[in-house]
Amino acid sequence: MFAKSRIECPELRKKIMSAEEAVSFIHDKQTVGMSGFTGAGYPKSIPAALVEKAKKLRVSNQPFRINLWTGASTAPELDGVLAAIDGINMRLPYQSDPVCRQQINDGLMDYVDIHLSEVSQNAWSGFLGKLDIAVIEVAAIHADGRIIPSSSVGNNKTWVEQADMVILEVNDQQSVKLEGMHDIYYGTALPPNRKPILLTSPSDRIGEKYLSIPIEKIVAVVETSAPDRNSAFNPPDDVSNQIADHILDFFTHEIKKGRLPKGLLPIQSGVGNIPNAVLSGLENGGYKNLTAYTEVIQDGMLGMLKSGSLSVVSATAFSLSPQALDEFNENIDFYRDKIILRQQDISNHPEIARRLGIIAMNGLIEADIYGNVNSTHIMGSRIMNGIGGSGDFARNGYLSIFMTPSICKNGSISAIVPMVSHVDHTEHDVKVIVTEQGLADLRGLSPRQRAKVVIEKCAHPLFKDRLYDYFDRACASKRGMHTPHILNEALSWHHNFETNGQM
Ligand code: 0RQ
Repeated sequence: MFAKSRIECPELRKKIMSAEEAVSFIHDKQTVGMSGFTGAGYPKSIPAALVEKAKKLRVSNQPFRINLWTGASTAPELDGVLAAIDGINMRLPYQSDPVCRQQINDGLMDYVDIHLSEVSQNAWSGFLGKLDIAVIEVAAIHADGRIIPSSSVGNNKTWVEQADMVILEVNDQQSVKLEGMHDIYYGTALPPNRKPILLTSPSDRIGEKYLSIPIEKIVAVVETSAPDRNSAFNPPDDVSNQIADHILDFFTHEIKKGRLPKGLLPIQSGVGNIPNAVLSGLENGGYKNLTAYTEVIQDGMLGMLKSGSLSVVSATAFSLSPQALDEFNENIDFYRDKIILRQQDISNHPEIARRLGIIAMNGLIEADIYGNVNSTHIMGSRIMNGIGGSGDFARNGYLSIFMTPSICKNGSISAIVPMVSHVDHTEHDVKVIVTEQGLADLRGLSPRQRAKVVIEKCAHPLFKDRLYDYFDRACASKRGMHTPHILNEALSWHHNFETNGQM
């Protein structure tokens, strides 16, 4: 009964099999492109079946490790379980799984951290090598083979086009009412054949509702029944609320100055407690009919759509807590015309980010006094997650705002340092830095002017005097007055932490 309702295509019904059977198509050393963007739309049964396959092979000393490409981070049931058996040779383009992270930082897994908008171009251009097989979760398949994507689009279009073979997982826990919410754009090309992408507002639809896959490429269809997995957010704490308040005051100021329209510009928001606090601040701040052109639809955005503070959200995936997912599924008819899910090369496209004038709001690990931002590395060498889409939006948006608590680990680490230990977003891309202490607007400032503003507005009192001292001595050294540094001291704060546990 179940299979009939979700897989209506007679030819594909003939290919229904178990996950254990389907993994016979996946071999050691192959490159597998899987669906999944945050904990949404990732395959629910093939990764576990791959783990079992690997374990069996290893009993007879046969190796089994794959290269794993996805949309972004996924869930413990995907890269987490594969990493736990040392089953991933190379991973891209973004991850946030603790086991995966450990493997990467232990040097056991290669990790290629790529701007999310650029993954498909890299795959199409052949820079990443050959993609052997795609494993894609979908919501349903129509009789004529049209495929309703599930809760994320990510790189699925590219994976199914590039791979030799495709395995589909049809998950009956994905609402069939997702039908019509996707917008799969078939107009991309490699240079010199590119055409302008005619998307001028977040609500524009420029593509198809369905994912096209040549039927002969599909070698297996597996039925699954498991929910997406995203963890619930903690309610915003005082620090998150203070950061949100600074950003909201800044928006009010910019509107007064005539540098932002009353309805702001399309917002992009990273995931987490601080972005959620900003979203609820916007909702409570009387804003109406805002728009979002972002990567993921998080809990706060559903509430904003309901209250009318947001009129439309364009993204590539949902990233909803279990409660928000239930609410979404119950009220999906209300959300239908307010949400558009696109592939990630369009949701994060530089041309569109620049045209729409996106307000990009993302987290950071550390920023230096001159405005360079590290969002990916702990103490210069250990990866946290990856750059994700933050660079796509920060470089190309209208305003790039980076936010963080000013200290972490009980005050042993300052988020504002003399020199960042790794750079993801350069001083040229970072417009605003915000901590609970205040907001530094760096636009139009020279490096030395920026340093004063960053220290004054953003640094924690525990570290402020030492930052001023470093800056003053760097200036006094007269080595170079454009971006004054004391080279043998610039990274000493990190060195102190590594050796004494205190910056
Ligand atoms: O560690 O978990 O052990 O306590 O880093 O820090 O403060 O909880 O912040 O979860 O918002 O993550 C930049 C990583 C911030 C994230 C980053 C430690 C800290 C804690 C996490 P614990 P917080 P968040 C759209 C946009 C890149 C991708 C991106 C990120 C842990 O925002 O991955 O923007 N950004 N994508 O204690 C040592 C420091 C530290 C530090 C924090 N200076 N030194 N440890 N931590 N600062 C989404 C997508 O692209 C899908």
